Amino acid sequence: MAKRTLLGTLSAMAILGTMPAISQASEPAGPGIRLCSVGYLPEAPKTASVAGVQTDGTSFEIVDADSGKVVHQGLLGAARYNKSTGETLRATDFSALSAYGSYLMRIEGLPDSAPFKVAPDALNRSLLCVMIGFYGQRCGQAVSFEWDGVTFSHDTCHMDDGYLDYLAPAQSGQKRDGTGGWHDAGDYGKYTVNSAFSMGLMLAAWERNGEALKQLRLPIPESGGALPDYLAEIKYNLDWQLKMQFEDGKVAHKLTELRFGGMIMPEDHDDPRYFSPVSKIATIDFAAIGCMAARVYEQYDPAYAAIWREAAKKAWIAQRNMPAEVDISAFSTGTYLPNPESDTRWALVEVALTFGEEFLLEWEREFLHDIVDNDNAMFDVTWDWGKACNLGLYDWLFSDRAKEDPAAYERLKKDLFRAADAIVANRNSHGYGRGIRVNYWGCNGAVARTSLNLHAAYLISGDTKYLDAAYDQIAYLYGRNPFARSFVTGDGHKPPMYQHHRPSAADGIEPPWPGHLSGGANPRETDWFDETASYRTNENAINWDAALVYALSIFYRP
Ligand code: 9MR
Ligand code: ZN
Repeated sequence: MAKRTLLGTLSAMAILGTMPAISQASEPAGPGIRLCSVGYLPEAPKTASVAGVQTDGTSFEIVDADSGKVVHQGLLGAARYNKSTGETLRATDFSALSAYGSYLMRIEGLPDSAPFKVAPDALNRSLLCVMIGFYGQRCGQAVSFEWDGVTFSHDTCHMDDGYLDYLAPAQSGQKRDGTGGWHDAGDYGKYTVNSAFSMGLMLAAWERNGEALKQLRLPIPESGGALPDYLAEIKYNLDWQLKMQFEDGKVAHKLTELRFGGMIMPEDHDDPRYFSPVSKIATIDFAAIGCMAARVYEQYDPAYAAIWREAAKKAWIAQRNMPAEVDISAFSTGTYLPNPESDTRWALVEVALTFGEEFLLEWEREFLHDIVDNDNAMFDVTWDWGKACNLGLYDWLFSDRAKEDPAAYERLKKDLFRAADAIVANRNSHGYGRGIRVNYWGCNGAVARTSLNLHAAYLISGDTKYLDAAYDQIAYLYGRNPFARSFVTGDGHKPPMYQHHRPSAADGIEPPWPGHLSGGANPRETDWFDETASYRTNENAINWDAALVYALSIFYRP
């Protein structure tokens, strides 16, 4: 599905007079030191991957960036061939360095590493950055914020969302309120499935790390209100999601234009946008996120939680009689048709946790039993919007309900550790410590998403090896990778400059909008292109950023 041709992209930019230097083809960085350029918590594992050192027994130094003094030294590890990138790499462990400060790594014959810091709050700014990124995705509202001294803004957009022609042909030409929410990615579409999946990740972060997240201050209009800022930002998108549900409880699959528009600002995008037909899968995902929202918001806004309880209940009941098929062929925008069984598992668990098992039909109770009490591999190692089951399984594991059946609880835990250990094994055998083995469109999101599994394994076992592996996934995304660059706009060393993100391409400002994880290299781990046209490797998306929010929230230290 070709989204934009390079030519189309260029002409759109030329028309707007914002033509940037278009191409910075990304290739593996060659000889050099790759590490986590946003820094390390003192207790974090600190490993650099070094390319281009032939001699065994070569030493490295850690130099204080201010004083120039050598504060730590050691030897590079043995040379190891890393198949996925075709490089020979040496691991360099400097975990012993725990004194707070700013440093760089020096190895004779190589350029100095990117500067990095060691501090307890080393990742706080990165979390702030990604959350500001969500604010920047707001639709239906003017947005303005500053990052690194640059102001990013867009005007009120998509106030005609959306027309009913494809949902209810009899009402063609009529509108219904579907304004608000987050733009999905580099495009301006709004997709129920991916929106629910993304918020599922972010509410899971809240459910595990809420005590810290409560303290995060964001530059959003709601800041300082009754809700913690983190929940206020998510509520902006939840409010839109509610508008995707109809009186009968069914939920529209998406709300987008018929085909992607040019690389223009959202306020200039005036192609008509339509509610798509309702779908069973969107209704299921809506129910799942509604149950989570009802739980999370109860403490701060019981009335809002009650709205979601009702909406989720209606959706769950409605989906029981919906056909699995949906016809969205009139649209060429994103499809987001996930594995129905996996998402049903997620939703069923959430429904059971929020409404109790008496609410379920008999076959649903049996299915629930099958999901949470099973010897088979349940937790996915690599998962994405197409397979949301993991989200439900973590929630079940951390619920009191799970412990009521100790044997089942043990079995589910065992399966969690099977998946977590597989991630750790992947990380141990990978030259840059990456926890997944596949490269596909958006795989950087899956790298970040391993943090949910690793964190759950850590919380249950107390074994810090899982936490260390989670940190390594962050390290990969911020510079310990074959490109020696950060994959997150506005943060870390040599971040992406030409993301496939319409506001970034169209606003006439050199740096891209900050806080967005680039989809990542595919189909090979060396195929990543920092080019506006490379939507396959260099777009942003809320499901990738949301996974990164979870990863960073583990290490957020207010
Ligand atoms: O993340 C999605 C990826 O898994 C698919 O392979 C790809 C092609 O269908 O679509 C990606 O999602 C895009 C969505 O369809 C539309 N908005 C931009 C998303 C990120 O590229
Ligand atoms: Zn918009």
